[in-house]
Amino acid sequence: LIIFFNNVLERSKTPLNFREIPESEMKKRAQVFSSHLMQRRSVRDFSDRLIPEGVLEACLGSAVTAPNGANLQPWHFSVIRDPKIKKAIREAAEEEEKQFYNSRAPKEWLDSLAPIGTNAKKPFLENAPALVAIFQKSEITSPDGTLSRTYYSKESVGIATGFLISSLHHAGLATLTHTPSPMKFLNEILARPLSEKPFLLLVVGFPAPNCQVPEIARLPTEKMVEFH
Ligand code: IYR
Repeated sequence: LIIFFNNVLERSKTPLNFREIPESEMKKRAQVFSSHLMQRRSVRDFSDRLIPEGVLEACLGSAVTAPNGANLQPWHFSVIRDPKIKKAIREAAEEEEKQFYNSRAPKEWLDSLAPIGTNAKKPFLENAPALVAIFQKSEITSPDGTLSRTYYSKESVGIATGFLISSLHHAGLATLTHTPSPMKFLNEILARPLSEKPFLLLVVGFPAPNCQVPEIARLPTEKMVEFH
């Protein structure tokens, strides 16, 4: 009976809250959003300027609206602003990166990275005002205490991260998707269970006053998109 009741609850529906946008405005909105996203660049030189209160919080509120497997929301976001924790993360990340650049990475990979100009030094992990460690959850504990596996967790957390990056850019902040490999140290430093796999370390803040970025080119959209 309880299961039946639960089923009925889960199948209940509610009207979609869909606000129509005048057709004349649709294309304009799409173009404005696109040209704004075109301005996004990965930043590796951050100022220590603090993020105004409420901005990161609201952007995380956008991230968790991402479509995801069975609505199990298989993600966890740890926001780090404490300088001591940032330092610990920097030290652990640089240790992994040293090994990556000095021995682990195949030459082909290092050649591909050369135009970006990265190396094992990661001062931004301490300079930036906030780091967001994003975890991918392989299981979820429901309110009644039962454990369920998650579905499409990598896709889900990837989409949520995309929402977060776009929201932060839209709010006027710079980000860097940083992926020291492996990232197990994040579980230890942030006391997250091993069922949560570190997905990405997002560095968030304002660019340093004279921040430089590599000159890169994006392929024209038409080269990557086809219509049938
Ligand atoms: N994780 C290293 C290496 C690195 C790998 C890729 I693929 C990049 O696009 C950039 C960097 C680092 O952060 O330096």
